[in-house]
Amino acid sequence: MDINTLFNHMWQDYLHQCPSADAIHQLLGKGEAIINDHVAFRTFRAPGLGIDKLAQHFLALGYEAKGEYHFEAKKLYARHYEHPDASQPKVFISELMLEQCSEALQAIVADLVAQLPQGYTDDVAHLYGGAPWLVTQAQYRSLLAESEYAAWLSAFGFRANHFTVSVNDLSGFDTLQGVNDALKGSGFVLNSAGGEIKGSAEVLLEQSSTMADKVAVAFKDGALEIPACFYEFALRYPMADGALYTGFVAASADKIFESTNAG
Ligand code: OOG
Ligand code: NI
Repeated sequence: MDINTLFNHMWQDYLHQCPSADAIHQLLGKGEAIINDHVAFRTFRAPGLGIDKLAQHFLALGYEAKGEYHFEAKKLYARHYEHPDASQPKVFISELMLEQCSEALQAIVADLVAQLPQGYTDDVAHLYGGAPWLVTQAQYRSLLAESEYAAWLSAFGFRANHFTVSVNDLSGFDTLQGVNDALKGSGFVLNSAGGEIKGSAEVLLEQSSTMADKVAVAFKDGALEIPACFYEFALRYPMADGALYTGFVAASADKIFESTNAG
């Protein structure tokens, strides 16, 4: 599968989990194409499921591992990947360090992982396949009490949890504040954890995001409407050599994760 086909599949899946994305495209792109800065995936650090299993498909398409990020309170570790063709979106993949979580959480995750077909993550299509297991509402609530990340992952599985508008490439907006004002003016709710704008020119990256759209998820014992996927907006600043910064900022990412928390 080539890069464009993969990203098209991921985008189609994402539109179902973030129906607002279509209207946001119209609002910010004003009919022009929108450049995607990056997408992000979440996974469990478990055999057959860690960052490397997801990343293998991006490496095969020419991506290279770049930055590493640590989120101690959330018990997450992440890496980002870049393609030599800088016009391709970056990829951010995080994993929950299960060994640091409670026995109860680990037991629920073991129950989910036991439902996985053999070699599941070796099929590139898993990157837009969603949750390959069934979760009960009680399991979801129990995960939610300990780790919102684990709960989200149990319900939504493997798919781009957000796409990211490259604000640098928008012709109608020069600042992230301008983008945020347009979004709020149209009724979209922004993630205000750590302030609506995370980061600054000093750290070479400013980011904001919507709160995830609520979507009905089929649990083992019936459907629930819960926060699904969100849209992010990134403005990058030039480094000393004049090239735009291509990394992420852990303190900002820590708050972006919370875009899938219940409002
Ligand atoms: C990833 C959060 C981090 C960023 O741009 O800093 C991130 C996630 O929510 O899975 O996307
Ligand atoms: Ni992001």
